[in-house]
Amino acid sequence: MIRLFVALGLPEAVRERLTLVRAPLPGARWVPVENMHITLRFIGEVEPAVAEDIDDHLSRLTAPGFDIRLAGLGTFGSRGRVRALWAGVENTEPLLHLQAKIEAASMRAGLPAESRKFHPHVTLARCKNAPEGPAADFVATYGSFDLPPIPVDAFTLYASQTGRSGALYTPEAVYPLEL
Ligand code: 3AM
Repeated sequence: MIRLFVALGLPEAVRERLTLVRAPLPGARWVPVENMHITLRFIGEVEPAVAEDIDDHLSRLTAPGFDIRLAGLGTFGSRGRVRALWAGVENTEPLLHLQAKIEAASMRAGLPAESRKFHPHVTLARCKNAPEGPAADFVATYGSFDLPPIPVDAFTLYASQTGRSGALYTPEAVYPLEL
């Protein structure tokens, strides 16, 4: 079995810039710079034959390239606890178009439909038992950064291995977008 997800990689300069959005935050584990990405479709554990099928469908997908913009900070969580701290990504039409095409390709490859609403983001920290208050203060203090638009000319199928020393993401295939 192989654990997969589809994402946009980010230029190193952008990832480095995002590592500056840090301050002590109870319960936060900061995502290492090499692991920062924008997930378009979580696939999960699949057999190698299914992975090949997914790759086949993704490689036949066509969509135009576009620019993305990062915008502000936010959190995921529930019942007063924060699970993740993230930088938001503007939800533009070309990004939604690409995500919808990846979803359609995933379903053609036999994966169950994604039921969760697409909320593009770059996870900056995963949190364990983190109270909402300090995270909200963090968002208010560091949330107004401005970065130039980021050109997107490809998307990537990543394999994910989780170990004691954290997650290791390996690009399995890179799919170019149209110029
Ligand atoms: O892009 P981010 O970091 O928000 O949280 C995992 C990570 O998201 C998410 O997939 C991305 C690459 O690992 N993920 C992990 N398990 C998941 C699951 N069961 C999941 N997303 C949905 N369902």
